[in-house]
Amino acid sequence: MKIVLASSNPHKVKEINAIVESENIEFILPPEGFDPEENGTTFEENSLIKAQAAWEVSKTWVLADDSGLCIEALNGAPGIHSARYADSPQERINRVLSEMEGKTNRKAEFKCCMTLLNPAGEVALSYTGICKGSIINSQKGTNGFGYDPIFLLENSSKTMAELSEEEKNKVSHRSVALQRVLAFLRTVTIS
Ligand code: ITT
Repeated sequence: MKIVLASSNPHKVKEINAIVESENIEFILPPEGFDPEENGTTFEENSLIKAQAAWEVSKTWVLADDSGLCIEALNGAPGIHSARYADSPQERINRVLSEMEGKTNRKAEFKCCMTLLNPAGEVALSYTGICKGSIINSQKGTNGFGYDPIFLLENSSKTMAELSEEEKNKVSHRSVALQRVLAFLRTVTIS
């Protein structure tokens, strides 16, 4: 079964494909013309916007992932602005670390809202996966992407960037959401 993945982030695509390796599913990139304007105010809205934009140009099964880091002491920031909180991945990390200076509440969570559309363009499933942790004072680890080096997993001494790809894919917000999507897909007969 082929599903169009409504994303232009190669890290997400790689993680998602690794998670579904043993399933009979192939994620393919959207055809030309996929250029959604992510102007929603929640992960759910942006995920739906991306899914609908990919469906418009493909008219088949589509999966979208809108994700980000939410920090309690920053009132949920960077949140839906995670991808554009500063100009480069390193500058985004630096901005978060500097905004967190002196804060004692370090609680944070990664969120991933996945939206699955069927070939009729209807929402078959929308589900948000969450991974809990906290923000450390200085970055550690080189695996993963985005904010992984400053995100310490709950009940662990490791940041997300110190986990192997396999370890991250067992616990991540993306994996939690994708497991729900896979459970749904196993119940439908698709040509
Ligand atoms: P697409 O919209 O094309 O899928 P994007 O990177 O712009 O790609 P989002 O709008 O969903 O996607 O923003 C997600 C950002 O949140 C991402 O760029 C990272 O900065 C951060 N993020 C999401 N998941 C992450 C993860 O597993 N580890 C670290 N950072 C993550």
